[in-house]
Amino acid sequence: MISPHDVKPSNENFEVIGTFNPGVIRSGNMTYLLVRVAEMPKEKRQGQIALPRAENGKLIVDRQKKDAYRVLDKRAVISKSSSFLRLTNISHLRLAKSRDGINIDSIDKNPTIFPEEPYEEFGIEDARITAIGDEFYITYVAVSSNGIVTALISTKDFIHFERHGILFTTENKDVVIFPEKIANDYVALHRPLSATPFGPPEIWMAYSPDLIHWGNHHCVIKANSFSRPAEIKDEKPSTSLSIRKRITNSNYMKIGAGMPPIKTNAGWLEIYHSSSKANDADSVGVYCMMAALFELNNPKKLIGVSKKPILVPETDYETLKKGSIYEHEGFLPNIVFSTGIVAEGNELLIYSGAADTYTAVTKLSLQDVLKAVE
Ligand code: MAN
Repeated sequence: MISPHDVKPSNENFEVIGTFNPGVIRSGNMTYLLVRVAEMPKEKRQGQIALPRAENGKLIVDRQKKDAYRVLDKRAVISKSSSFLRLTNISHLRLAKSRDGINIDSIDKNPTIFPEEPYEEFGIEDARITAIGDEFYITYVAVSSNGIVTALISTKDFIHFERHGILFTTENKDVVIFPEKIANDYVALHRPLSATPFGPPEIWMAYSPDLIHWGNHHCVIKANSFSRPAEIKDEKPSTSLSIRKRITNSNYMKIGAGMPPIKTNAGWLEIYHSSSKANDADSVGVYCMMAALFELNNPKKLIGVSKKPILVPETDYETLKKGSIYEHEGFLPNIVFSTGIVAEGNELLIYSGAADTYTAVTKLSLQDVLKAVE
């Protein structure tokens, strides 16, 4: 649907390297996509590294000695002296509109939502949109030297936006809000990450009277329980395996909610991501999508999850297949990261980031997805 060359950079000294992970909502006869636009400083200088940040709504580039940093992956570097991370790129949100939900009719020429607050210094990322009443609520990731948090913005018209501050403090990502109150409370899924890893990152649920104050936390989807078939537990996964094999052979490293749950007769349907690494050299790993169902009236009760992924990276724009036009343009291979959904009858349109580079859409049948959940 959208590639980096479809979008103008916010500043002439930067280039757009990614247009991905869109928050999506269908309202009236229009599909609104708030796309994450990742930008990188254009000018490269010998022996230096260019690290972007935003201050008072303006982009600034910190040029540092290259050998003072170690590369974590394409997205981030680590300072050798402080051990703290910096991102190699900075993101903002850009509005795209589509009447049929598949073809883009327009994309804002300038940033729609740009980092302004100190807690957004290293960028704003990965919007998820929920409509409640006549208001659209946008949860998004804000990154700064204070860490990774999730904040809230609301709008009625995608022209005027109101910031409501931070909902979940560091580190918390993948926050999605249910589209209605359940037993008098708003409900959200969130994904805290513990600095002291007693277990893998998992999906939690929280409740709120006002969308701002969240409590009554429960861990609702465990990462380990459904991941690795016991019989291959001791096999050493290798990067030479096909993606499908890697997905079934390796531990799921991280899971997190994809998009706001949708109401079905069988329960609340949530499509969430899980990532797996073949080995330690495999820096980012493979991201695919799973499905889960929660009870309608008591959503902290998990009905089931899909045993296998319902969406894996397999198109050329997701795998960045060698020889394809995506090979050199794409940022990171083997990522499908779905962040939006539009349901109409049995048809689901799933909106995803592909390879941390593109915005893509996939049509799935609701029945097939429900069947996959055990
Ligand atoms: C991870 C990835 C990046 C993102 C940072 C900060 O490294 O998800 O895409 O920019 O976290 O959120």
